[in-house]
Amino acid sequence: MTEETSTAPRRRTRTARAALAALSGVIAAFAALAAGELLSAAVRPESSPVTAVGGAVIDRTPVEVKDWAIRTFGEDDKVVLLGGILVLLTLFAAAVGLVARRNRRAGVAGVLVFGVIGVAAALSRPGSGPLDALPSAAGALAGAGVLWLLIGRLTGAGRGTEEVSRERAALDRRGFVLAAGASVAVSAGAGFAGRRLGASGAADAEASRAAVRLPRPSSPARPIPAQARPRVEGLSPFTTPNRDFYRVDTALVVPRVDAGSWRLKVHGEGVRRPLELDFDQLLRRDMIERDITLTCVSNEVGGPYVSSARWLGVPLAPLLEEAGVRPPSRGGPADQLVSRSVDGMSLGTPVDTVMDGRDAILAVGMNGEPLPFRHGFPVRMVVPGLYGYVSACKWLQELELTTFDAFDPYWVRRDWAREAPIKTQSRIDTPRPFARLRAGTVRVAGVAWAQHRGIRRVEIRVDDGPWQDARLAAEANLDTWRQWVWDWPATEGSHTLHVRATDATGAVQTSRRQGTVPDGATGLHSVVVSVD
Ligand SMILES: Nc1nc2c(c(=O)[nH]1)N[C@H]1C(S)=C(S)[C@@H](COP(=O)(O)O)O[C@H]1N2
Ligand SMILES: [Mo]
Repeated sequence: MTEETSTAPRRRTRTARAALAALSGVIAAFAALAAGELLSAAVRPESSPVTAVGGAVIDRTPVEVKDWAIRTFGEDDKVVLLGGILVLLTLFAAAVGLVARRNRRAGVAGVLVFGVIGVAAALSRPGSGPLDALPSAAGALAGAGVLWLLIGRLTGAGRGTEEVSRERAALDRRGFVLAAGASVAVSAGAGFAGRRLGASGAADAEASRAAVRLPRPSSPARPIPAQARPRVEGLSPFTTPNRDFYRVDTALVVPRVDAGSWRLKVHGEGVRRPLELDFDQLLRRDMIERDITLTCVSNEVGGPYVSSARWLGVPLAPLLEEAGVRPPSRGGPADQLVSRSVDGMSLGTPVDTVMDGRDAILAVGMNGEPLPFRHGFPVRMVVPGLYGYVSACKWLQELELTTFDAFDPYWVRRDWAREAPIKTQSRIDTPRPFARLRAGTVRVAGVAWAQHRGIRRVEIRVDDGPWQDARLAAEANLDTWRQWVWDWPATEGSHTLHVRATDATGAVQTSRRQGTVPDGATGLHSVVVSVD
């Protein structure tokens, strides 16, 4: 044989082996994730390796990047994040496989490095315990074992020679296929079992939610007057259906809490009688029902993170009084109420605000049903007038009285303001941006909100024209948004519509543009349309 005729097949074999080595890396990663999934079902869903790394990434993402992600991907941001992690992991796993082909120990060390990353991420999550390290650690060991085995079959390592005969090579290939197939099958089984176990934990929570009978409120919500909800095509409904209600949280897996084992602890500074309540005890307390509009501090001007619901729950102030809490304005030592969730989230609310007579509630019902899991089942906080991140703790399990000096909650450690009342805002819902309209009367409509102060006026401006009063729909209460309608005699051409609101204190919404960080966006919403 000449050189020419023999190099091509040899090169082809080499490429094939490299591909198989890369594949071994990916199969090892799959084994690691499957083992992690199985163990996380026993520990807690948040400890599964990819979820833990994703959560740690969320915790560390600078607010500007997080804001960009929310702007770009909306509520799909979590899917994009998990997808990104899986793609990166696959690439690294393939690289580790290639390294392992040259040096099996180095490859195994590469897998273990991923285990260390997973363990560190899991332990860094708020609310984590030492057990959270287990899924990533065990996953890394499983992955290392699989990689060792597969690369061994591929290189004939451990059989004495590097240069194996053709016959041996063929045998090894068969061994590789068997080992790879077995690894994939066992991993798939483990992963599937993990999912099933996780789902059975969720099934208990689902059964407990299905069994909830919401009590009647001793103080029902005032009926929403028909004049509070004008019927205009394209206008957001006054009450947001639960399935359309915006969702903002850090949870990569929605916590599914079993109401049967749920407890709420109330303790801390100046709490003379610490409380511990289970769900039935909470349901037996006096309930109120209120329409309240929630808003996220991450909502851009004109954005979608504002929704309104009819909440049913236990008024918070009397509960705190029962525990012996006095607000600082009445000489109490604690000025911050820290709420904590089952997923380790912490939010801080001024005690004075919670106890100033507004309808701060521990909500159990949302639009006539138990809270959906995404919105905090079994119990969440709702405080009218404050952005969600300083008030609306979902999956609530603990209330601690402390001071703003002593403790910075989750978002405050990430550059958001300690105190954050909702800013006056208004939004044009219809016409949509860049709509093509007919000349004549165009119905312009939208919402305006200044929770707990109320909206007194909404005005529209076309291009550089004068501000003109919109018709305000009736006010349901001070804590909800208010709808408005304006009939525009539209003329041909391209036009820009601006909206601004005035709250009930007489303060006009500012036109000064400010981003969402640190305490909520300002500026006027505008829509450009063309009229033929
Ligand atoms: N446990 C928990 N509660 C949370 C959050 C969170 O990330 N975790 N996010 C808060 C934020 S920023 C907002 S705006 C509201 C959103 O509530 P929603 O998702 O029901 O609309 O929940 C708040 N409560
Ligand atoms: Mo938020």
